[in-house]
Amino acid sequence: MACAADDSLVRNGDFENGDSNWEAVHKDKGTFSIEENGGIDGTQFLRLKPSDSAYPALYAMQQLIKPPIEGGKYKFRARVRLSEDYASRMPMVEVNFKPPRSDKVQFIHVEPPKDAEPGKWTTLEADIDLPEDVPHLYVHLFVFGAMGHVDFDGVEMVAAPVAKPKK
Ligand SMILES: [Ca+2]
Repeated sequence: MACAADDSLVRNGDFENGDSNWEAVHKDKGTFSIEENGGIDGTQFLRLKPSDSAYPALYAMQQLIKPPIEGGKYKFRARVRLSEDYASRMPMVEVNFKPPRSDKVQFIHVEPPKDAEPGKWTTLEADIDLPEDVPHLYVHLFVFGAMGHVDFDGVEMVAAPVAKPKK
């Protein structure tokens, strides 16, 4: 079932190596922890707990992916779980990159459906058409908090199988 970790551009997207490769941003707006049991991809997962003091705070973990990055079609996927008491704007996972010879950063983001059930893992997916030679790529995991927390696991970006062109 699980894709080989080596196939993913995202490193340690399953958090089995703790917070390696990840970095908290907007550090004054929340805290993170690596939880030991109950992940959906392996056992460990990331928990982001936004600060309750600065609604609507934006708190995030990010990963910078450096070249060489092969262009092509990718499937970006993340598993997200809201706590029962999470009350805020939906969390969001995002990939962004700046194509070579362009000043315009491209953002691809996806969030859980409005009816996502708290306490259950939801799989988020996006198709990404990555140009060749992007100088770098960022993956962001955002929460916009007031209360509660959000869990993340199984963050990956793998080359999509080559499909026949649609007519
Ligand atoms: Ca995991």
